[in-house]
Amino acid sequence: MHTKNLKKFTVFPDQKLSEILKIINIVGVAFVVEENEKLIGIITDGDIRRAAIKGYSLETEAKKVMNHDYFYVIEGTSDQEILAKMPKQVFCFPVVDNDGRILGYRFFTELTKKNALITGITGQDGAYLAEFLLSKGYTVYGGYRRTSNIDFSRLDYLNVKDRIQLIQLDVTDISSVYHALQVSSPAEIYNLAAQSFVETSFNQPCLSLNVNTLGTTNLLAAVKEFCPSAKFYQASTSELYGKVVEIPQNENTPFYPRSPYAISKLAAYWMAVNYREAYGIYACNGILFNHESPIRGQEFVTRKITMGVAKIKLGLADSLLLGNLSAKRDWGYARDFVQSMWLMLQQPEPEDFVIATGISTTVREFAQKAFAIVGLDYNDYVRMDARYFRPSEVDVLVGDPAKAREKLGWNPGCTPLEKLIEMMVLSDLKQLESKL
Ligand code: NAP
Ligand code: G4F
Repeated sequence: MHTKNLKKFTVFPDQKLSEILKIINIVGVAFVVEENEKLIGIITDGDIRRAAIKGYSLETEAKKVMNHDYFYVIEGTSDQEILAKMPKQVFCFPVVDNDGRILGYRFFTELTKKNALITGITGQDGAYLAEFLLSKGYTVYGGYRRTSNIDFSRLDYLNVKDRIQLIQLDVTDISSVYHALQVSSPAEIYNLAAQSFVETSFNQPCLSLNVNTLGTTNLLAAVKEFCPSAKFYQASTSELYGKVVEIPQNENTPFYPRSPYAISKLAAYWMAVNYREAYGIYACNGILFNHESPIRGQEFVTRKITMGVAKIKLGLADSLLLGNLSAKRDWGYARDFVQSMWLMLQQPEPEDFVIATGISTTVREFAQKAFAIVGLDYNDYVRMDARYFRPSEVDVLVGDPAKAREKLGWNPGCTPLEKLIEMMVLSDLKQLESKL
């Protein structure tokens, strides 16, 4: 909410129209308040023009022309509720506390045309979230980092690359974080940037901490300084539960991280909570369980399997080497999951949410289903390879999405796993066939 310079826009009932006109010139509206700052009306430049037509002089007081039937909102009302309640498009409207004292004002344009900044735009979730936010009318800024081979293929796949504003942003470089916030002036920030592969985190623990923990801290510290009213989404993870202490896992389940990745994300989780509690930043943790898609990175087990199936089916490979087939994951569809990120930031108060399907499946079953789609038996092709076992494993993850269902209205059953696997196998077949 904008509270800056609020005093400039408040007037008293006995104030002269000539004085009010000077104030109205700035935002086109003035809020009429009593001595105790209680809001009693508003005046727009249109009201003054109408007053002039009626023959009132500019010496007339505010109380003669003020609009008693004005639109205002109580602090904490969500944007969705405001849009639903608003009788017609109101250019600028006041925000009051429960006693009717004016706290600030907001613009209609803030509700309908918002800027969102997504870090990690080139990743799976970055692309789907960009697609979703564009469909909601956002101006989307996407942070990408310089590499020797910058890959925008996911943005191209979803046909969003030319519809977003790309900004160079490495979350480990604080100056690029400042720059990105300044350029994008975001109402909402989605921090998806991460070294997100658990296996790599065992080999590159410092890098994982640097990007995932310090990167998140850089962003939060910059938000506090430069855009404290922006809403912040932190991509937290079911990996926090690690060696799980209860099944299923919900928002109150204790954490037990089992990899440098999970440890880095746990610190980032608490950093978001701390900025919320210490500085009032609107920061939410989305504790997302595994979510996949045809544009999932090929190092992750689901895409490795569906790509392996497609290669074997087309005669391009004769086996698929995997690690722990007994691990269980709660797999959902990334396109469904990114919607929950947005829903979290539309709530009146920032909170943390588990996002999951509630159904857990082994890697073996996933492979079985994927091979069956092309009429093959996974037993004939899958080989275990010790190289893909992890130093410490997360054996079973299954989330309880009850809170997200109740508070966000998010539907965990959107895309069944069988449908998702089919989508991924067919997409990989198509992709390979086009290169043959
Ligand atoms: P992803 O495909 O691996 O994407 C990660 C993104 O982060 C990429 O765009 C990557 O850029 C970027 N990145 C890496 N280091 C960076 C840095 N130093 N500065 C700026 N950007 C950097 O991951 P995802 O599956 O989309 O996941 C998105 C987020 O959700 C991640 O934070 C992940 O840890 C978390 N998460 C994912 C899942 C899941 O199942 N997918 C579940 C829970 C949480 P490059 O393209 O240049 O590498
Ligand atoms: O697909 P994975 O590499 O995903 P993992 O480790 O669950 O992490 C993913 O989900 C997390 C959310 O829970 C995210 F936070 C994280 O960023 C990432 O997106 O491995 C899934 C399971 C593991 O138990 C692994 O040991 O599959 C097992 N697995 C068996 N064979 C394999 C393989 N994993 C990979 N990557 N490759 C294999 O050959």
